[in-house]
Amino acid sequence: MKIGMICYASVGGSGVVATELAHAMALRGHEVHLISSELPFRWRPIRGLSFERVQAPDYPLFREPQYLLGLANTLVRVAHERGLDILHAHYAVPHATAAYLAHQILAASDPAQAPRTVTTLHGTDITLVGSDPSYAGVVGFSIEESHGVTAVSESLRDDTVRSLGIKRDIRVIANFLDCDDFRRQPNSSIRDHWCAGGWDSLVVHISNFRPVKQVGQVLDIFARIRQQVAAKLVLIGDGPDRSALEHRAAAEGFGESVEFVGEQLDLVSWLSAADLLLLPSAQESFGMAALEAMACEVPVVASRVGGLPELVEDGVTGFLCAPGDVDGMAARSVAVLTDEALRARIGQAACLRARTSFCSGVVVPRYEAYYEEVLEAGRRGLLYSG
Ligand code: GMT
Repeated sequence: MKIGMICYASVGGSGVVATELAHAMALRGHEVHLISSELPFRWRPIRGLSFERVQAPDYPLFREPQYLLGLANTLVRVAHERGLDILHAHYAVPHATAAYLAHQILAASDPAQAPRTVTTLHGTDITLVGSDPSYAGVVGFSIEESHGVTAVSESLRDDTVRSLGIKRDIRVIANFLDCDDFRRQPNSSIRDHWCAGGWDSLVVHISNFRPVKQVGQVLDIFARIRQQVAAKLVLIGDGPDRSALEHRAAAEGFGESVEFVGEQLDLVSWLSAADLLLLPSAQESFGMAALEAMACEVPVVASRVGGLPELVEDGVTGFLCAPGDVDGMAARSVAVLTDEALRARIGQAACLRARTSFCSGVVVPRYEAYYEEVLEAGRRGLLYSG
């Protein structure tokens, strides 16, 4: 198959999943063109995978960004030049709309040659942005008109039906990771470096520091943890809330027990040195950071929201508390950090869960089969209409 994979390049779960899927599809022998405004941060070159930059020139006439037009135009060009079979839009806003436009433009001259469109819903494209009344009509239409639609969790599929009134079938295909890469590889240099101040435990948080991640609650939980455990907190990632939180951590006297280390490429080394991951998000349609931690045997303490219960079984493969329950999350964290047997049991069960259901070898064939289904439905449609 020839596939155009459309995603945001900025650090975020949808870009990670799209890049990993593009990579995995190329490894399986498909021709894949990753289409984005910049090289996505998880990009690695591989045979069969190419990068196409979205051309959206900056004219002084416009004060408004013209990303949708530039993207649709790029999709038409790439689909035409490469003879794409599938345009796969990751994150509905505005990628599903751009794919719809590109399909319409290409089908106007040759319906048989126009690629079929697939949209993968990731989370905030529905729960925060897409269902906002200023976007909902166009987003809902673009989802209904996609030839195939997937959601990364059952919870997100239900949210999409509820908030946008979507009637069409939405296939749930969970997120995945490369289980050969994401496995615990004990890293004494990172651990020794970060625990050098006499800390017994290493707690981590990984996110893009947006309000929905509630990173302030990570500090609230950690303040309670450190009353009982000599723990260090490392916050990995970057985003709009980071600088205010750094000021807050300094003002509240966390001192060297809390460090912000920004974006990190080598998450496996960090996770391999960690004892616990905190994820107190207000909403999380899937929770890639939780899956990455689980694959590295790191117990997760998270909020019971969105798709997290589909990933984390409370008390078995991690712990879930009501969103905002910082006392509950702190109590579970202290239990994990002070009871080595519990930590090992949860970490191993989490790893088994990740390896059984969320490795690329399990999930990627489901996308491949779905592409085939969508292409077959298109062939049948052309046959009947012709
Ligand atoms: O909202 C974000 O944190 C970014 C967003 C994205 O698309 O990059 O993340 C969403 O998609 C991820 C990949 O499918 C999921 O793992 C995240 O749970 C989801 N975020 C939220 O629902 C808040």
